[in-house]
Amino acid sequence: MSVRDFTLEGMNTYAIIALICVVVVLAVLGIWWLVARRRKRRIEEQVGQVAAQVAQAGATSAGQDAGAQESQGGKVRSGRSEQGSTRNLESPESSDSRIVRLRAKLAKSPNPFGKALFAILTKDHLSESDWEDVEDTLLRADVGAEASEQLVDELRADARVTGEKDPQSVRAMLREKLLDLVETGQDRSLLASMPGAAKPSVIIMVGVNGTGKTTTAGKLARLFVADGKTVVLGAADTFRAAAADQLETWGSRVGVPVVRSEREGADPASVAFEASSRAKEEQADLLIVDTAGRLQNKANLMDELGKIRRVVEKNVPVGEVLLVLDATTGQNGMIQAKVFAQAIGITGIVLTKLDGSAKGGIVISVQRELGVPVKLVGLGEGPDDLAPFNPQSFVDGILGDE
Ligand SMILES: Nc1nc2c(ncn2[C@@H]2O[C@H](COP(=O)(O)OP(=O)(O)OP(=O)(O)O)[C@@H](O)[C@H]2O)c(=O)[nH]1
Ligand SMILES: [Mg+2]
Repeated sequence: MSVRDFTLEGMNTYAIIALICVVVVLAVLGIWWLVARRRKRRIEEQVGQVAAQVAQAGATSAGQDAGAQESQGGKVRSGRSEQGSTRNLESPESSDSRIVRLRAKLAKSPNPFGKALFAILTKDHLSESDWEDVEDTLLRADVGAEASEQLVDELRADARVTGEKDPQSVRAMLREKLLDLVETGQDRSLLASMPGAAKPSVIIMVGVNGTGKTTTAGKLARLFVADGKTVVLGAADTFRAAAADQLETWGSRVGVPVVRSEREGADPASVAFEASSRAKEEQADLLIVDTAGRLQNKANLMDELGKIRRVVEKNVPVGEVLLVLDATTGQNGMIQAKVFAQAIGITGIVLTKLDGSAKGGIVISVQRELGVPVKLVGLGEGPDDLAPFNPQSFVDGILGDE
């Protein structure tokens, strides 16, 4: 063997060894990559399983929460609060947009009395019977005897009506005079909406059965939710279980918890107390308490409403008591309203069903009779058909479109 052969042979041996080393290294790297890939997949699967378990546990505990949260002998329970969660929740309409709708709805309502007055007052010569028609129109619209007489006297004395008349100036005059009757100079804001309001601010809804208390409590909760406030509802109408169910439905649509009793005929004051405790505990902005309108007699009513107020006040002051009045019931509703006003002392009126009534004049008479302002008006059965009462929009609405 030559020296060259030996060298070549030697080089071949080294090359083979190097090749083997490269193959071994590549094999090791390949195996390592495969193992790492499988491990990564396993970890991803485990993470997925844990996430599913967490989601399941969350749903179960939420379900348990939604179930009875027993307290005070297992009579009162709280519905789950979903406020803050956006799951299936509705977005209520803003206050400003509601006021615009209020005007449009009133203008479209059957025979707004302002329109009827305008039609008479723009006649060329007003006879005695025309003036009687003016008074009848006002009385039919529930403006009330005293306010109707005052308005007729003022109209008869106004040169814009009796002298040379231009429809625009008659309209302007009528608008001005109606506004004077509607505008009382009182603050119509809910206490809860005022700067520095108590937390929670309490609103108790009272009124005869069927006037719209529960519906208004639900709509009101939406109005506050639309303003970014947190609300607790208290179902202190224990007269029938369906009343609490009705309130719970309203609450669940906007994520507002409802404190209620499972038992028909349970003590309403105890439910109201529990609701105030929960509102305080959760530092809610609002507590709205729905009450029953059906009571055997005035003494019972006084007792029950007085007790509800007293027990809530053990926890938080009661700033607002809203009397819910059905605009279509006219003077009969007014008599009942007075009983409630005496029983609990009201701070504002909610006039419901104004959408189906040509009796908008009740705004004027109820404010005069009870001495408290109309703060809200109900304009229909839709969830956002409740608007802050605005005298200008109201008068423009009853005068109809130009
Ligand atoms: N058109 C119209 N209907 C209304 C309005 N407010 C309430 N209602 C309807 O009036 C009916 C009675 O409303 P509720 O809220 O149950 O009245 P309530 O005062 O709670 O009645 P009780 O619980 O029996 O005392 C329901 O059919 C409501 O949809 C409104 O502004 N316009
Ligand atoms: Mg009710």
